[in-house]
Amino acid sequence: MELAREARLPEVLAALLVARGIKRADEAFTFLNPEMAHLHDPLRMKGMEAAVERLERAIAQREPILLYGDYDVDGTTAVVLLKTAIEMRGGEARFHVPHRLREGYGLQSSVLEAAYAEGVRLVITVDTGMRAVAEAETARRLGLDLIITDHHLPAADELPPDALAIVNPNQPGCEYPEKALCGAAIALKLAEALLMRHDAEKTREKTLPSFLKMAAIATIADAVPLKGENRTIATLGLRGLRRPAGAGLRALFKVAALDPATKELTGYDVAFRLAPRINAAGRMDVASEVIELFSTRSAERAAELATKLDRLNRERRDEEARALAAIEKRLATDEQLADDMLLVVDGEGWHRGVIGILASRIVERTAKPAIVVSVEDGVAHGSGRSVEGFQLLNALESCADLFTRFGGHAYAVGFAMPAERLDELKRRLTEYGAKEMAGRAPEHVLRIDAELELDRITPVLVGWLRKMEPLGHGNPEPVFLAQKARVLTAPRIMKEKHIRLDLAQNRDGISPRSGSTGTMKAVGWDMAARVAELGIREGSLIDVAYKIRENDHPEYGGIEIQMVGVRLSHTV
Ligand SMILES: [Mn+2]
Repeated sequence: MELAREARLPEVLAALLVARGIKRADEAFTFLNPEMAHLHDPLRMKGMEAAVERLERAIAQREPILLYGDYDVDGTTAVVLLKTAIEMRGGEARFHVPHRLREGYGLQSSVLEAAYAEGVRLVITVDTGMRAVAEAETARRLGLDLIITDHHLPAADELPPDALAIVNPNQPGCEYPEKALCGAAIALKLAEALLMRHDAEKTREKTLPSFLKMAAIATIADAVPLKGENRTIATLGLRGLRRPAGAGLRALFKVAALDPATKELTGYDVAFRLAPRINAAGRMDVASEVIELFSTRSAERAAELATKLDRLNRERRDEEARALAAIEKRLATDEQLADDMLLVVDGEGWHRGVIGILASRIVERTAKPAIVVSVEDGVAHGSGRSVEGFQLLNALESCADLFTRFGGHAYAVGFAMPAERLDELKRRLTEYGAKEMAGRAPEHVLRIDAELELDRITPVLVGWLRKMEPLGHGNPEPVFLAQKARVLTAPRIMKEKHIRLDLAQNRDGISPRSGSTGTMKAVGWDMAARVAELGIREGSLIDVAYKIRENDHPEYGGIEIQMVGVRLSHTV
């Protein structure tokens, strides 16, 4: 392959890069070696200059500034970044994070009014505000200056809010090259622009690297594609997290059983171990404590808050498991429901913080689009997730008359409506699904990135592949395919459902490639039934789709593969 030759990369790595849209050697080099110089100048963002000027004036005149955030990882870390920067310049920043259930997402006029009454004259939104046309009107009427920093798309059919400045690379006329930044990364850009004016060297050498740690967590947690500038932010931030950060992060690492000083933090660690704990606060209603966690200097207070987040996360998981069990039981017993192409399930009092996760779980299990509805006090709140090729928002639009509010995009939606019309919604959505999905067989599609024979997996290659980190959205963990692998020993079943195999790449009697031991340990979670069904036994030839794992168990450590798909090889 050309890229492999030009960039001097192993073929399989070049294949992965090509699959991610990287064609030239210099692009490959940038992708594999992110550095500070790859970050873009914040002043290239439309509205940045005006925003910084007003912010400087507020700081100089000792005006209290209100930061208006959101309750998720992105929204809370964005508040922390900007608050820290303002305080570093001697300003006073207060913050408001909306209460998920009482207030919901987005700017609220009542909060602006209260802030004005308390003497605030400048409000800066982070991770929100792009569609707050009415609230911007309120601000103007009150005499409050409003700066909107957000990454959400502007409404297609409306003028943007009338604010003093809007900083959003997705607004019309913004030339900023990276459009897919998360909210915290935009807050980071504003913080950078503010601090650069004062002390460019210190900002570049010390402040920015420390801010990148927080922005990296948000970038991974907010599921923006980990390419371009996002990849730079995520990589440099994760690298920075190796060194002990603030008291809050240290406490959070501890409850999540992570030790970045001894084991490098991965995108997976952030997405599946840190982010859920931070998000648990917003889901279970104490998002402002996340901001306290990341602002406090007291190790004791940080430990207390981190422990609470950990408990909330466990509660969230329990709540989720309970509801999921109820849903699975219904899918197993209600034939009508199980046949539906678009699944709508509802329950009394399911926590609204988990219905989106529940919808994702159902999609994973059934490969069908799913909507989970929680009914409480006569109001039904729903959250839905879709599958490739099915526009879920269109499905909701076909029922627009039933909702008090709804929104989202092709793959994720949310809505609220009076509970008494829920039956009608179910009927209409089910019909819509039956019509739109007619003739489609729901099936899980296994994505294979590249073919890689088992005896090509060497420590050197694994070292190269590690350069693909951080993995996540837009840069998913590679799945490889090895054909005709020989099963060396009888499959071993673990806990009745998992399987372990020893495999060797079949070379019809020819010895394995150099650098390979010849055998590869393989594990398959929840694959015991599948392996039995295929009659796989010692001596079988199989094709396996797999991910590469580095097991750090002291006894069984080393490189192994995790099977994600298996079939018997065609032998002729
Ligand atoms: Mn966001």
